[in-house]
Amino acid sequence: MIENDMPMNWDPINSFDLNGYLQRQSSTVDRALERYLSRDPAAQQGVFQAMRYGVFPGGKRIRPILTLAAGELFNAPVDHLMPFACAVELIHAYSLIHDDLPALDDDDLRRGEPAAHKVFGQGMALLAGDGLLTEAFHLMSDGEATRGIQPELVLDLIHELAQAAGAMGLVGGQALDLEAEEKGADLATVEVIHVQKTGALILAAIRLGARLGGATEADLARITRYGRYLGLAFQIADDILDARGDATAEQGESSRKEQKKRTYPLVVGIVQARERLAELLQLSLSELDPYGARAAALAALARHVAARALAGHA
Ligand code: GRG
Repeated sequence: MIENDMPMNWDPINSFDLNGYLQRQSSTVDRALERYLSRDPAAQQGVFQAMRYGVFPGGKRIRPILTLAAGELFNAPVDHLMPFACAVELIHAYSLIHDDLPALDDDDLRRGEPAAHKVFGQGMALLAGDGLLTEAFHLMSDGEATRGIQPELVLDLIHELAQAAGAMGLVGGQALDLEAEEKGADLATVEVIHVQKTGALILAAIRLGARLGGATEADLARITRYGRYLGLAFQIADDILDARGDATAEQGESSRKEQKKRTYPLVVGIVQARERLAELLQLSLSELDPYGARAAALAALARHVAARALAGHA
């Protein structure tokens, strides 16, 4: 549609077709994951089967879609974004396989299907997680996959994602979460756990996209604040849905350790948790104001993350 044909009250941000966007982007991500994971025809047996089970059929692909959306805001080419978007998703898939193991959350189901350790056994599930984590770094350091990107930038992005996935981020947050099951945790500690366990990977997904688009320091600072708010909002939304039973209803999950988890609604109550979520959503959206309609996808994704937890009963 050209500008002159648009109705006077057309609002590009609120008219954004998120469902269509999610469908298109997740199909593109799925195709790329399929391509990357079948590069070596010999690598389809044994542990690769368990790795594929953790990746396909996938979940919502929110993290790689955030990489693509942040990259598109700064005009990054899709073929530059895709190996990094997929690496983030491979790390996410590994974290879910490991998290479901009896030693951690002890979940029998993931996305409504038997968890990887239920199908392949604990040893193979452990190795599948290790394989996916390693594959993420194999992919990002593959000269063919990252052709056309400045080598210094590639190295820097690998470094950033390693930090987000490791003991300063995902792994560290999961360790704090484990400790909190025994020791308990106040609100500040719960926020730190959420920021590391869930927020760090989401923030890295977004920043990697923006950096591949050559975002300026000022833009990157803005996008980083957007990503921080959104990462925390993502986990609080999940906590609220869990507390209401919605998340388990959708995903079919039932964790034996869930009752011991220190969640946001458990510490401050569901009303205050919803207030904090609404505040984080507004904060994240306000960071996108200067970009107007060009950030419609990032704005719609933030609203989408919070929508179900903010809707309905308290
Ligand atoms: C095992 C090192 C290690 C870390 C695990 C992220 C994590 C730490 C565990 C996952 C368990 C969990 C409930 C984390 C909270 C974040 C979250 C809501 C994950 C689910 O993300 P979605 O909804 O999943 O994007 P899909 O299924 O769509 O991919």
